[in-house]
Amino acid sequence: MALLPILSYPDPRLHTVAKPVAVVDERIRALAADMLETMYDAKGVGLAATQVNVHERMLVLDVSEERNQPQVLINPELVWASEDRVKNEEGCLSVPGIFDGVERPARVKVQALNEQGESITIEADGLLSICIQHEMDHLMGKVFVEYLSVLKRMRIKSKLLKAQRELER
Ligand code: GNR
Ligand code: NI
Repeated sequence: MALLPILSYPDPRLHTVAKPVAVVDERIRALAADMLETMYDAKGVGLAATQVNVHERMLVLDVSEERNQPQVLINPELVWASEDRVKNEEGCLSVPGIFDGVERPARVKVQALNEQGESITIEADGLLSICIQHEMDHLMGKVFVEYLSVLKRMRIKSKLLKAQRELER
């Protein structure tokens, strides 16, 4: 097990489109374990492989209060999204300290493989729905700040670059 470094916006590698996982093997299971460890350590509810600079379609999440219900989704595909949309405050481990409202479909149905390589279907609403959509965006190279206005995004970019420069000094 190992903690993996998380890329920070505006790192261009966050815009890489992930490739499907070809085989669910020990390498993928080890990566899932490291991603879960990294997500729990960072106190996140989800983590996409893109954020740890691995450009394969997999994500981990745990939206439980007790932090004891890890889920691993490999090659997730959106099967259905509800017409009705909801706006929620989002944050991102790759955009530290920034929170803003994002509107998304309220409910989604997603098909994926689990760690055993078995096909699973998840019908999600609430935080699980938001989190799955947020993580699937990462796998497409999309960060939540791209839903905000150009002006907000510019301000977020400068703020994070400044913080990163100060850490390097
Ligand atoms: O920890 C996280 N919390 C969160 C809150 C609202 C909407 C989405 C998220 S996901 C985020 C972890 C993360 O950055 N995953 O990519
Ligand atoms: Ni994120």
